[in-house]
Amino acid sequence: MTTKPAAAPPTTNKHLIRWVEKMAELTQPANIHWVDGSQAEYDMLCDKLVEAGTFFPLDEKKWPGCFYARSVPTDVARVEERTFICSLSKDNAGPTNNWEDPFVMRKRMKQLFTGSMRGRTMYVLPFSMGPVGSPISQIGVELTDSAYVVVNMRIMSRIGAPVLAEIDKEIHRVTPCMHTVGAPLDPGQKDVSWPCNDLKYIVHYPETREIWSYGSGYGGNALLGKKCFALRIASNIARDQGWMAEHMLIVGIETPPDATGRTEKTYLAAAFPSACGKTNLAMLIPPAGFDGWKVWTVGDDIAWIKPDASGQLRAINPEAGFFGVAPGTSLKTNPNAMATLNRNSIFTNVALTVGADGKADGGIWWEGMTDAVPDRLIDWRGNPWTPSSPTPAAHPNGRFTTPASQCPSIDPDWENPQGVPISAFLFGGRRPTTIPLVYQAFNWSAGVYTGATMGSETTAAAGAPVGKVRRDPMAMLPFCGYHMGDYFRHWINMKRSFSETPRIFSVNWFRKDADGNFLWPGYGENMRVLKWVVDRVHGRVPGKETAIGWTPYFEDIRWEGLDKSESELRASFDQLLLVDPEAWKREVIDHEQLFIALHDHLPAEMIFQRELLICRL
Ligand code: SAT
Ligand code: MN
Repeated sequence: MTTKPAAAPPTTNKHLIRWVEKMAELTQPANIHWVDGSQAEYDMLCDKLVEAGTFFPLDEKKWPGCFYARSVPTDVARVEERTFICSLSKDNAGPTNNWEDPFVMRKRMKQLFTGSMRGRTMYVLPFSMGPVGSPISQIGVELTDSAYVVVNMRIMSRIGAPVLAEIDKEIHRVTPCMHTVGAPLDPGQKDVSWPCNDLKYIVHYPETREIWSYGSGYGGNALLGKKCFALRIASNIARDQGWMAEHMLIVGIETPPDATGRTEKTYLAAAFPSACGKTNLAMLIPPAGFDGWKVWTVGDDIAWIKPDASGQLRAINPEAGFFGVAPGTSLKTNPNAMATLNRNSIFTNVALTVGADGKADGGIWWEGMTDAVPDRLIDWRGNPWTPSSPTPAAHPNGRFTTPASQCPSIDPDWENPQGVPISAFLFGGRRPTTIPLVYQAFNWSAGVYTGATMGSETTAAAGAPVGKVRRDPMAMLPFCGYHMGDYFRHWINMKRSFSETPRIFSVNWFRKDADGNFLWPGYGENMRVLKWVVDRVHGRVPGKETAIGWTPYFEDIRWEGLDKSESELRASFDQLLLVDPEAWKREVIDHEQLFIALHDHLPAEMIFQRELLICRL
């Protein structure tokens, strides 16, 4: 079967044209479509997806410009056990990544991709991670046979003609990204609504900066600009070039104006594992007691952070949209997210509401969206659902894809090509015990130790068993594209390029009491912790020295607006901030598990920090 020749490619870049030709020869698509990124093209692709049964248009009044998609139950999350870092040497990938010899893997990929796009259109999707033209941005081209990927990528990144114009300047190194759902169509064969393959491979070649993804159409497996490029490949680029590609949200905290009308804005970057509330924190609305304070959103998932010429760290959000977990998102937990996703958004694997006739009525629902649970729904599998059904209506990793520009709290500087100045890093996870609500590490290397030993209860995003603590250094365990021990060393080394060392904090919103109740209300109330962090950054409040770092004094947290008596607040504060030496001894022993695996690449600083911690305990 031959590929219908495309109209003349809209680029002058011969390397790109030749690569597209070569890949078309390999994958044998029916057509080639060069993505221009226009609204008209987006509308056309959405129509096509509706026709194919992949998209279901939502009610134009309730959800203007929105579509609903349902995947198959075998393609609902990132597949970490099928994700490979194929560096030349196994040692470079390290013990926390799956590795395969790149020559062996290339052969396998070539086989799998041979004819893999038959009967489909191959989309040539140029994308920029970061604002087009920013010195911190990076460019890729994804070849994909999924229109669903193209429309999601249009929300999640900058795509099409402006990026192609950058590529035509031939000054950028372009990262080639191959993606196929691995479901070629025979002539006359009817397509399914969610094509994919039971066999999946998410493959990265760090030295040649290539990504090859086979068999999945979902999220981070298929939107290759996101975790594959912006974290796994970019972490390699960043190490080589002296910057940082991190799994972090970025927020700006702005104080109310002082007597002269001036405000102070402090930017923080925070790492939490997938589905730990990064999007909620990024879009936090200050609670009662914080009149005039503003929290600005720069990003909710990924930060690229680079020291500028003066040694000030500056960060961009390489993405242009939010791919957020839908369940649990509501007007109560995240009103900014709700105001962002109410138009021009794509919903995947949530539930459909139904009318009196039992048919989908163009509305959607997910667990936690409203207090009242609808009597009847169509669940994410397409089956009728009632509140007595044994399984949730929305998949726990059901997602919204929504433009960042629509976010009411989006920072005026979110697309500033120079990035925003970062003053502090936060590390957090879901930890029912041991880890206090907040503490500040004593210094940079103690802070790196804190990030390196971070743990969290597992969630649905990784498709793994839920509820076990796993070590997830800097929330990068599934995303660091090289040896984790070398990554710690890179963090340690970064300090040399700073004019002012950013402060490092650990936070834990998820500590529970002996009866298993959360001790901290979380969500907007996290502002009280962020304010303390900002006050510490600017040296305005003392810290209480503990074995693990500086914790707040009760008096230095703003409690105003919380509907509790002082004695109640003090009692829960003491539990929240408790540093229990016995629990911490167990914790340190647990740190060893990962450190043993990394031992021959572990920076000496990590050993010294552990020893110092043990001495203090
Ligand atoms: O599917 S994604 O990897 O994009 C989302 C996540 O796991 O954070
Ligand atoms: Mn993430």
